[in-house]
Amino acid sequence: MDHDGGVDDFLAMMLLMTMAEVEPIGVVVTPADCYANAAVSVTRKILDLMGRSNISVAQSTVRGLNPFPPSFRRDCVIVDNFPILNEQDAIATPLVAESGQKFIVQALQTSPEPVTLMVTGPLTTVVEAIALEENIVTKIKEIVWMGGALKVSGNVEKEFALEQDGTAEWNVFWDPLAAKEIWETDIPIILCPLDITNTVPVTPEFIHQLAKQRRYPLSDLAGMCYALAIPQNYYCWDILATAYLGCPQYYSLEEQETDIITTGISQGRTVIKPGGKKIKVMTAVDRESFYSYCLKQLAC
Ligand SMILES: [Ca+2]
Repeated sequence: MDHDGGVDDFLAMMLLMTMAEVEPIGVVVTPADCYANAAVSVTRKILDLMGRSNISVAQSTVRGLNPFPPSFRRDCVIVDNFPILNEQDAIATPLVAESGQKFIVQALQTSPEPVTLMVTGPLTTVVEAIALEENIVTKIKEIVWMGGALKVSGNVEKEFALEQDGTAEWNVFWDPLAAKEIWETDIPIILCPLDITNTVPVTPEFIHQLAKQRRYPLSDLAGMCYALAIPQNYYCWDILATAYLGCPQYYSLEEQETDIITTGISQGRTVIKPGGKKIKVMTAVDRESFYSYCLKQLAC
């Protein structure tokens, strides 16, 4: 998993780590929707809480073109100080010495089989890993990516980017060139764009159900994360993308030909374009089953 340290990323990682179907081989933190040190610290503490301190965490050192606003990025600093993550005297989950991009190279090279990359932040770290060792492309089975907005508006608002026309989604906008580079490879993409995440808001009912099971540490932590994030009009972005690994049967996928716009006022826009890269796009989800799945998985 390669996440970028937002509240939603932490929740997505928690969900991923509950999946019996998945064998995680490491977590990379890309410094986009976060401050890197705090996001890495939270990541390691959550893995400790889940008894998964055997999972390596690596800190990516890439930089994006269009930074996330500090008001988004500070969330990880708050989460890092949640009491539930600070009961122990020291963190057990290791932080590897290598950068996140080098860690991806090593993890793919040593894996006997091609690996699915679950990416809930920008694609920059994956691009930098490929730049270090081009032949790892053959070890990437697919990238499941929360990113893009195809037939709906983006989520980069004018107050954060004056020269953007409102069509871009943040994970693309942070580094449109990285997305474009991945689009120019043969790596299979399964995209979870805003078109589908717009259908799964974090509802008062979902919060209520989570609260009712807060005797479980993960539900308690998730509830606190949502309490922090909910003023931002919150949706299940990264979680919806990640849940696909555990319950693909709830999703409808369509093949679409797409491209990434890298310059001008639409930079960071993902477009449907005949002749563009063929990707699979998540177009619909069984909402009730999805919410129930999340609640069930977080009951531990
Ligand atoms: Ca994210």
